[in-house]
Amino acid sequence: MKEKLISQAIRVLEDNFQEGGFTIPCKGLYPFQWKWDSGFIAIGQAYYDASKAKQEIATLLDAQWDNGFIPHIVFHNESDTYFPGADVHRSDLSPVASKKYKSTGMTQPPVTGFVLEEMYRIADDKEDMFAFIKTQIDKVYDNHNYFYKNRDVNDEGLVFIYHNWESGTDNSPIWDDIWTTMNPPEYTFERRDTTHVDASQRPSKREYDHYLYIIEIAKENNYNDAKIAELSPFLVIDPLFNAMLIKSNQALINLYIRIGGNEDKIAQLKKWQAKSIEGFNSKLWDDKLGAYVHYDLRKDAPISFVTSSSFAPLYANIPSQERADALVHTMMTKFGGEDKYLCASFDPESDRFDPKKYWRGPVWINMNWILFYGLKNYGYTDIANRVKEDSIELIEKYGFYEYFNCKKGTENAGYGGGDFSWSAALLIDLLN
Ligand code: 9YW
Repeated sequence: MKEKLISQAIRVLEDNFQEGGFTIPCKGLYPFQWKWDSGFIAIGQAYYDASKAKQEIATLLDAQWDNGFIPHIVFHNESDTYFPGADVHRSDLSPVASKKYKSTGMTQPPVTGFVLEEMYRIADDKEDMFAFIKTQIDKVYDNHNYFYKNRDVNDEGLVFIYHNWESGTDNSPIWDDIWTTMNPPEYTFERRDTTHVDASQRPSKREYDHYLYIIEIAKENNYNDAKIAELSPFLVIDPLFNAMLIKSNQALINLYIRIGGNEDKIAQLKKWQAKSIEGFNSKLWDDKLGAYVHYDLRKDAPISFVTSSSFAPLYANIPSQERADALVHTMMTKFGGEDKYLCASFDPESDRFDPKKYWRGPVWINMNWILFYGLKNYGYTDIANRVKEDSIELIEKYGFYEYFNCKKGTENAGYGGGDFSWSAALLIDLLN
């Protein structure tokens, strides 16, 4: 069973690999290179083809902007199966954008630091992988420097996202109350996602109006971060995004120590790290919910809902053991019933929960992967193994889907894109 699943997963990744040296998340639906997808994909590739894993990261980092920013989509190739494409995002409006590649002007969770460390852990030829890491690591450091310099508006070690697409959890109910503060025009455009996937599993047209409206504001300001911080109606501290940054800070520290020298960078990373962990624990912990939550910088108020992002801090060793115990208790009470697969992306007890609709409830394999390692960090081996077994069972039963219904016994519980790259890549890691 294990060997068969691994070879199927490799086939998915190989089929989605492109000539330019990168892997698309899903044929038709997502035909370009996505930032955090590439990170997860490289972890899977490292098991069977280290040179592909290296290319995946090198092609992503090759699109870095002059200020250290790494975009969420790199348009290495042409395709008309996705909206909004390069002509909408117009990265050329920014004076610091890559001159080599068109891209978006927004980013995604900063996973690349810990991905480099994972690639080193997995590689058979450690010397070769280490040589590669040495050629790339400063780009990732510059990316962290970009975040702390431009996105930590309150100087509290926590960086903002200005668009829901930056969170990676696009249509989460977390954003619903932000949409009610905006009144974007009714844009005319041709959606492409709903030609690939049933519309009931995707965001609404009105949600897309909001998504496009924020991009228009960023474009009017040439993707200038200070202007965006001032003007974007969407400005949020996201616990998943910041946990990924903190995990990656630690990975960079570990790798630089292994490389030797680099004392200034190590000292700077340690400073960022201490401040971020402290800021995270004081600003994002909601005692009543027993969970980490998002924070709306526009309203200057927490967004009090529990999502799978609430548990991501376990992966970055952010909570104390006591707080981790409270967090896992919340997770098991709300998300962990025997009738459910772990881990729904949104609180199943909430009336905003929808088990079929994208980030409003379904289980995602990348989040499960983060939780598996996070739970292990705090000694929750049994629950970690349940997350792992649930992930394997979902894929075995339904296929390499983008997301899944958490309710056990559902017919055709795999939703969104099929033969989805990160589901395949991370399954390879979970099975090893
Ligand atoms: C979109 C590629 C991306 C992921 C995101 C996910 C989805 C794209 O797909 O967004 O156009 O809706 O939400 O996390 O990186 O797999």
